[in-house]
Amino acid sequence: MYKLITPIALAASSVLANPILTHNPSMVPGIDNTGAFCAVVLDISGYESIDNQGSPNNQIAEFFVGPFQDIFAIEWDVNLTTIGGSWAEEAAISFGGGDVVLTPGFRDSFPVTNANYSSDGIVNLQDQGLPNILVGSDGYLRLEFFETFDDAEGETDAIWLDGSTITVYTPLWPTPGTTSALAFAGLIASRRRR
Ligand SMILES: [Ca+2]
Ligand SMILES: [Ca+2]
Repeated sequence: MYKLITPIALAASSVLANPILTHNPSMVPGIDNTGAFCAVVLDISGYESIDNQGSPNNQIAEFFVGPFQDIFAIEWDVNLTTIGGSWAEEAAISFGGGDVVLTPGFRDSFPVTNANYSSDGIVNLQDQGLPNILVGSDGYLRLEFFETFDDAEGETDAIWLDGSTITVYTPLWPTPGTTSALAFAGLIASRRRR
């Protein structure tokens, strides 16, 4: 739980050609009983999971979160529909350089329609043995939507539906307070074999 202070609206206005897409995130400073942090809500609704990681066919979202930010925790609440024979566990999202990969439908080895996956709270990356997500000097966090198993090259395997959000947490100062890990699911850096 945290108490909202003054909301700050950020206006990230860069517009790039497909498949590079941009969003205008909202940034909300917050504070809990252990320290202060920023919660940045990333709306990924409508993004498509197309081919394997690194494919030029993939969609990449850029969210402005501030230069040199150090993301230490994330939270997700997403809705996924797969297409054809693709499985829920194949739809993945990488953060920054790709060191951290989120697969919300982890272990759901079957197609889904409008399936909801939630972290049920804040997940601290270090608690999961993962590195913090570092943002570069331009201040943009890049998310690549990709498939750990590509069913059909160049074709969409899954779609993140309306109401899909990922919240990233950054410190307001260099030593963030400890946040509790309320869930352990879906955060992996892995590939699947069929
Ligand atoms: Ca595909
Ligand atoms: Ca697939």
